[in-house]
Amino acid sequence: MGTLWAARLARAGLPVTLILRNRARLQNFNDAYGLTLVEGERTDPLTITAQLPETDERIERLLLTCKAYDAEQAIAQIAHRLHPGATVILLQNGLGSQQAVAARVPQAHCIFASSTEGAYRERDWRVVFAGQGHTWLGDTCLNEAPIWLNELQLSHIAHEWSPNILSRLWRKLALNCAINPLTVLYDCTNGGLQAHRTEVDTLCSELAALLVRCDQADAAENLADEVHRVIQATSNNYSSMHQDVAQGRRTEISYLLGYACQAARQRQFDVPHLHALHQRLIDHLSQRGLPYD
Ligand code: KPL
Repeated sequence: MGTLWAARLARAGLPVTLILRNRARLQNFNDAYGLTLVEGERTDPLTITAQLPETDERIERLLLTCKAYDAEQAIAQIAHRLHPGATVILLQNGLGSQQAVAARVPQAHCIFASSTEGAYRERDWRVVFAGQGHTWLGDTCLNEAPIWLNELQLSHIAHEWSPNILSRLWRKLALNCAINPLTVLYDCTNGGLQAHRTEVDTLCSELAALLVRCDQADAAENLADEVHRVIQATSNNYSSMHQDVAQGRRTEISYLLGYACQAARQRQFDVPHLHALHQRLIDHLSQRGLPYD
């Protein structure tokens, strides 16, 4: 997602700098002479500069695109470089990491984002824009969109300011909780869950009740209908969590099911099926030697 945003901003002539995690990555990037963006028939090689987190240069606007479990450490590494009043856009899945990052940088203005865009890396530094989607951005305190958001228009990044971004993030979290863990446990595509409809429906009603209890009634509306629509529309795809497990990668379980179960615990709200699903997933991951936090 980071390279997709960087490539589109650069293609529109906007200044972009990548911050890469270590010297080896930076060397690898410099050897590739920049990024390449593939979109349909069009291929654009783009010259973009890159640097390390420990560089001195001050940052006015930062897009944080790492996985949820890496976000807090990533921001800690560069917090001292942020201008007072800098903007940080957080593009992580689930919930929990955004609040942890915001607490680390009280001097910055944090914007939460939720995206349905799809991209994959054909190889290092060559990104294919696979699925036109949409990105919602919003702030938990400010209702007005910042002026600079217009620059995203120039870059053809489809977006919208969302006055209630938390509702969008909760809704996406609920969708991911109803679909992703079951695809891992049944080792199936999203469409494979059509054979487990009752189980999906039970989770959806528990999730919807939890959303209401968390003051997110809008996010709870017709949840099961949307979950079934997504299952149908993405029936041949493997969920992102299934792909992570299949490739032996860490999952974002703590920011999805873990977050939902913790929210329920804090409110002394009973969610037996979500707890059972969380435990089954933890057992599954630990049997495969994968982290379950
Ligand atoms: O977002 C998804 C994912 O795989 O992470 C969908 C397609 C909604 C499935 O949960």
